[in-house]
Amino acid sequence: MSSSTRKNIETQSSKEFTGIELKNPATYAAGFTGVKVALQHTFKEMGAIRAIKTLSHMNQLDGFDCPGCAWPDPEHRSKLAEYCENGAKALAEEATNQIVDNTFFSNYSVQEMSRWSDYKIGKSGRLVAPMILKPGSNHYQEITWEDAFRLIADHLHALSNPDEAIFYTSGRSSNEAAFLYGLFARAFGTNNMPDCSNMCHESSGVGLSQTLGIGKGSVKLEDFDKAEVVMVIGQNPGTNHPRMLSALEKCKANGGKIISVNPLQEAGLIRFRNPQGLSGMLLNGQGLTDIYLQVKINQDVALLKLIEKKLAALDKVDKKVFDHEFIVNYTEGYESLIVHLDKHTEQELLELCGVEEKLINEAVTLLAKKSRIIICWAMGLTQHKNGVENIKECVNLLLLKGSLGKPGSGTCPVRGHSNVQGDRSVGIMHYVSKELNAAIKNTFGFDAPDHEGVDVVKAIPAMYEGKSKVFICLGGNFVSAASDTEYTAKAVQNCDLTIQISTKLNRSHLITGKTALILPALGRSDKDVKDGEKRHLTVENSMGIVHQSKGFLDPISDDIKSEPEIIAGIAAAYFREVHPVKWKSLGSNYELLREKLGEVISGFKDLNTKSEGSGYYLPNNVRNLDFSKLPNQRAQFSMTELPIHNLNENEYLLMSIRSHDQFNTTIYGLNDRYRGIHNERRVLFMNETDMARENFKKMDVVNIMSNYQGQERKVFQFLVIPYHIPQTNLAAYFPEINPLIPIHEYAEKSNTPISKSVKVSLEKAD
Ligand SMILES: Nc1nc2c(c(=O)[nH]1)N[C@H]1C(S)=C(S)[C@@H](COP(=O)(O)OP(=O)(O)OC[C@H]3O[C@@H](n4cnc5c(=O)[nH]c(N)nc54)[C@H](O)[C@@H]3O)O[C@H]1N2
Ligand SMILES: Nc1nc2c(c(=O)[nH]1)N[C@H]1C(S)=C(S)[C@@H](COP(=O)(O)OP(=O)(O)OC[C@H]3O[C@@H](n4cnc5c(=O)[nH]c(N)nc54)[C@H](O)[C@@H]3O)O[C@H]1N2
Ligand code: SF4
Ligand SMILES: [Mo]
Repeated sequence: MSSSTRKNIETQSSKEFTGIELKNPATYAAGFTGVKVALQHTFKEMGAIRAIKTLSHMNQLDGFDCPGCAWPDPEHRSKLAEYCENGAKALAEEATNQIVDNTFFSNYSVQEMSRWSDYKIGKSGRLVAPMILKPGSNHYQEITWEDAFRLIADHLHALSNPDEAIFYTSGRSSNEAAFLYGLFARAFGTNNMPDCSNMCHESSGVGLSQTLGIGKGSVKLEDFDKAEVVMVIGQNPGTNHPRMLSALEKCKANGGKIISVNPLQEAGLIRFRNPQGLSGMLLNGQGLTDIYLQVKINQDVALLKLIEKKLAALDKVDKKVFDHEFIVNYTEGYESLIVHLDKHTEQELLELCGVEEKLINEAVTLLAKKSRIIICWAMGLTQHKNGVENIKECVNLLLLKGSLGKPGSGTCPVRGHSNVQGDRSVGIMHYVSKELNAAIKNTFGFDAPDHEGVDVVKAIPAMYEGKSKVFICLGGNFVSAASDTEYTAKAVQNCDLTIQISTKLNRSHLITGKTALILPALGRSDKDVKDGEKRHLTVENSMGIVHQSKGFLDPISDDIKSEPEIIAGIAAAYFREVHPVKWKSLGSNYELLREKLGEVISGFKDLNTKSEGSGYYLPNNVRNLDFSKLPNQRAQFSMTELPIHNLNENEYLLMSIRSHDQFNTTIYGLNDRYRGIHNERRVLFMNETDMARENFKKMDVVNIMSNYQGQERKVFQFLVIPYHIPQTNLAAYFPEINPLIPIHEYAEKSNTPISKSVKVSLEKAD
């Protein structure tokens, strides 16, 4: 068959229903069911003995870091179980006994697999050998590592300028691999380094850098023990950062209060039964949220402004509500903010946010009296057109209260992938850092490019328009994770060569360039042995602690390489070792690699020794109240605007959310236990009043349409589920609805796609 026929392969998972079963949404997270489900997953994928042995090494000081989320580990580790249900599922997914080998690829054509659901594709097993999909062919076949490296080098040499190549990174890789990858991209001559962070916490990075001078959070895990109030806004920790619930539980045990801000009443935020604690298993668990503010989608700025306005009114009477000493000593823009808050009336803001005033007043009364406040957030704030402003409004509140740089207070953007923060720290970014370029020149003697590269939303049109022709992915599933699936698929298919360095098969291995390569990589749990010596790598968690991670399992095939080795293999083939960087030795000698990393990036100096044990904290200026890099050396208040949506009568705002049984595009199973959905993913959560207006009944089948700038996009066949969600708001799972998100709709300044506020309308399906 010709390569043009291959272009017809499907970009969406199956539209068939899988047999839904509805139950009441849960009112608590974890408990015994959590433990049971975790063990079921690992036993099924890994076998019982292998699973139990491996789990006992996860998140231990001499073990490997959980391949799930970026939540930090406590200082004192429980030898019994230092992980959660979703960490166990992440391990099971990586360490499965199933393999995808040459026979598998002979049996199934790319065309056939592209019609499988993401769930089925992922369940095929671990990639065990390098594979190539040649132009015009419909079956992957084996290729040697040497030939694969040579092919990549030949393609890179054939480009007319380095910006014709794009180097994507997902947040699973190690600091060492990411550093080497970034170094190679720069040595090759491009800053085209989009990464998953562009679709994730980029708005946090931009918002925090502009106001506080660092794109990361400021809290440490122990701050949760001391906080008087923790606000959890736009985040679903029960599913996505389950061990954060233990931190919230501890906060409450010490007398702290929790305010949750979310359009949905998420089970994990209501009540928690700690599977590690006896009380959780036997008793009713810990009620977590004290004040639940069920805000409308993307009306957090309105809600926060209203809270600030009410606090400002109290502060006029009692000058102790705001921390005036802190404001005078460390901030800029207070007076302007106070004037700006008068731009809207309380009534206006109240109507916009849709929250009961009595509950807002309770939150205001609580916040007025407290100063040790932490604000935690994730995708519910970042993935909107005004994602950056959402973050700035949170910072405003913390600045007013002086809740920075002291125990029990601060910013807590809760990161997604386990090393997404580390990737950025070691140089994965599309913009130019003069400091980094100078350090590279100093250590390695070459000039890194000084013009900006593409991020995710700019990379896709570059490929679509034929400006970029070689696309390399260090992990991830770009086609499914990015917005505008059909457009993104065409963009990727336009490339001459696409390369996936990955552990598991996914849709991005099936929607490819004219030639495609799969390069299988060791995962976190895999033992990495060189000349009989076990090697380790390092990662950085969500709170800026850098520590070691050492794999435990014998790799499932001898033909899998570590990520640094793969990157070094490509680089050495490209430069033919005629380059100031000795790629091969850096790729195999991790101690040397860490030494060089420490020379280039200051926080990583002495990494070899400092990352031992529970690791060390990277420097963080907010913790020291050092705002010297900001205008007038002060933290900045921001004047944000309210978002504008102008919904017509038949229009809704749709947020794409994660079920309890997935890690991004990896689908562990078909249940969303906490929300009462079993055995189905094609569901649409809808308010009952809206359903009545549309004349929809429970389980009616609908299509969802978005229409931006006259272009209609549509996804088909979703079951309507009546749910406790604000009117005019809808929710459905990512990545199923990604075809609805237009490529050119993203947050101002951070370019994060608007995955949480897509304007849509509905129609009954035939
Ligand atoms: N098990 C598991 N763990 C994961 C992941 C996973 O897929 N599975 N993914 C990892 C990654 S990469 C990331 S980035 C994180 C994501 O972690 P989360 O951000 O918790 O994930 P989402 O499901 O996107 O949930 C967003 C939450 O924000 C709420 N929300 C949506 N829109 C708004 C809004 O406008 N305002 C407010 N206040 N709330 C809103 C939703 O109701 C939902 O509760 O999790 C990481 N951890
Ligand atoms: N609509 C919508 N879209 C979204 C989001 C949303 O909330 N809504 N969330 C966005 C967010 S927050 C993110 S972070 C992105 C995620 O985007 P990505 O990071 O690109 O996607 P993942 O699904 O996490 O990638 C999973 C794949 O990574 C590979 N992998 C796993 N472990 C390893 C490893 O150790 N090494 C290597 N080399 N490969 C590995 C496996 O092949 C697996 O199939 O999606 C974004 N897209
Ligand atoms: S909270 Fe995150 S890092 Fe910790 S065990 Fe669970 S999935 Fe893994
Ligand atoms: Mo993410």
